[in-house]
Amino acid sequence: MSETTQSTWTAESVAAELIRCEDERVDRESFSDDWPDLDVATAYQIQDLTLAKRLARGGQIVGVKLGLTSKAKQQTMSVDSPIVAWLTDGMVLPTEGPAKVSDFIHPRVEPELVVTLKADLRGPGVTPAQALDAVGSVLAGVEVIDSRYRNFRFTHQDVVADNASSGAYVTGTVAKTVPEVDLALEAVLVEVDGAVVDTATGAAIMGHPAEALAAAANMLGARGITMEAGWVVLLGAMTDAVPVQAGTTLAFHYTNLGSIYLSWED
Ligand code: OOG
Ligand code: MG
Repeated sequence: MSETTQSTWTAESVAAELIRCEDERVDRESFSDDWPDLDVATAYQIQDLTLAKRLARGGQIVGVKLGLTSKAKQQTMSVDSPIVAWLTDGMVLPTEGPAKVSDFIHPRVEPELVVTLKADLRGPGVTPAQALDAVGSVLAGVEVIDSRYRNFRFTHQDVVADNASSGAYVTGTVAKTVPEVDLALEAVLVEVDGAVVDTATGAAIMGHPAEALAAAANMLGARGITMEAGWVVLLGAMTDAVPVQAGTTLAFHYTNLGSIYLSWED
């Protein structure tokens, strides 16, 4: 008999458990302890199964998000490679009124640069310049991340399976084109209750946000998936995420892309 304990988890049961945690707003231990052999390819299969469950409930794909594209995020989360995950229409944060802490498990909020695509992008082999050619508009964005894992403690495989801690997102109202904004130089100030707690420029995202867009096209291309015209793409947080509670007011001020405000209540 081998001493390795065989995991009783399957891709399907992990996907079902992640969606249950999201629905019931409960966290759980990560899977990698129970399933040490869980590999990245299987983790993406799990992610795709969670997408299938969202689509079966009537959700629609609106695009993708990148995760862990900045050093700040990689160091804090102890995962050093970028990942890609699905965005569906149910993840759009209502802009009327404050966000509700009770809609999430343990929300954290982070500033993003966002693009929409005007042309399909299919990897592998997409360069940052080719990626930029497919961009329709550039927007500010704010993402609410909400890991299904206790204390946001996870491995690369765990967080891939968990759709990169997807929660909700909102985009700003100022839309620019690529020639109008220097994406690497576009800065953000993160304010919590009126005090600046962090700042970064777009260069925090893999040296240039176009690198992240190309990486998304190439990671998806390796799985046979084309990024489609019309998709929204969150390029990954420029700074660490801010944990929020009822009463917190956040403001994200961008150099050229406007400001996004988000208040929180119970
Ligand atoms: C993983 C999701 C990371 C980003 O923008 O880097 C992410 C996490 O930090 O829980 O969305
Ligand atoms: Mg993010």
